[in-house]
Amino acid sequence: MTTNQHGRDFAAWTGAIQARVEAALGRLLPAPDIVPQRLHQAMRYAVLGGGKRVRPLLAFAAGEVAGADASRVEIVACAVECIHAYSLVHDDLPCMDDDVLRRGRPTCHVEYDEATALLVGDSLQALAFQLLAEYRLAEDAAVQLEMLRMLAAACGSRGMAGGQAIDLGSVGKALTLAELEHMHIHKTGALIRVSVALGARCGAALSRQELENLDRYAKLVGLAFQVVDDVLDCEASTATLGKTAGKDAAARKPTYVTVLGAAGARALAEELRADAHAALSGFGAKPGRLAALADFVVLRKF
Ligand code: GRG
Repeated sequence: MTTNQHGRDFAAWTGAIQARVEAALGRLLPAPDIVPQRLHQAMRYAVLGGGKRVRPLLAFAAGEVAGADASRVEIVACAVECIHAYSLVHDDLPCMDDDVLRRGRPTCHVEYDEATALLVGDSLQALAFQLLAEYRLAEDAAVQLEMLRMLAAACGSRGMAGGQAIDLGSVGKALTLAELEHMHIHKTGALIRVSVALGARCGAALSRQELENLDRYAKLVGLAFQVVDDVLDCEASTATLGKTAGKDAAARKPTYVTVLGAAGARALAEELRADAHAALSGFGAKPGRLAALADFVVLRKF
């Protein structure tokens, strides 16, 4: 295949997965006319009709490596996207980042109200775990229980929520590169990492070495994602991002751009991309989509 054909194949695949995940989320979220209607409508508002669906794409690509049944990966993809949407809704609240624009639309608390937005996040988090518990995702029940544990660990105080706490505590502080990395491995990286891990566990058992290689790949992609997010926050427009640009500088937050400069941050993202590709080398041709997703994360413009 030529580079262009590869590009077209990847674009078609991402479009198909994004549409599949949108349809599945539409089915799995409570219908808007079920009591309490306003909460269910707000949950659907927060999850549907927007977002790049990077975490679901990673889950599907990892599932492919393990030969997983796509209907199982679909549940995992919806669960991680529910967690992601919850984190964005809570992150946008006045008590956290206090933002009014997300995915090109008013944030959940602006469109509804703060109390509803809080409950949207709570309910989406609960729904994610309900999905993982309700559907058969692995032949071995012990594997499925481990998947639940992994998601809980990734979301909690030693994962995403902990990273957010470190982020909130770092405003106005000069962080070292190592401190910045520690914060982002938790805040953004934990959910990206678990998306890959859970996608892979929907399939045939991989060897310990293969799971470690996938985890290394996911850790690198998670970091690259944040480095690029910091660059885009400085360089892209609000219209392109669909969220308020320049927020980090306005909030006096340490970022990869404040620590390394824009060119340094871009160079780091490239290094992480190359390392992520290298982490996949033991799989032969199988992880093509994972490699393409590392490219997508680093080269994206929004
Ligand atoms: C509130 C517990 C809690 C956690 C919030 C992830 C997070 C922690 C906050 C989001 C703040 C933020 C903008 C982080 C930068 C990286 C990031 C997660 C960006 C948004 O993710 P995308 O680009 O969003 O995947 P879309 O809209 O495409 O789904």
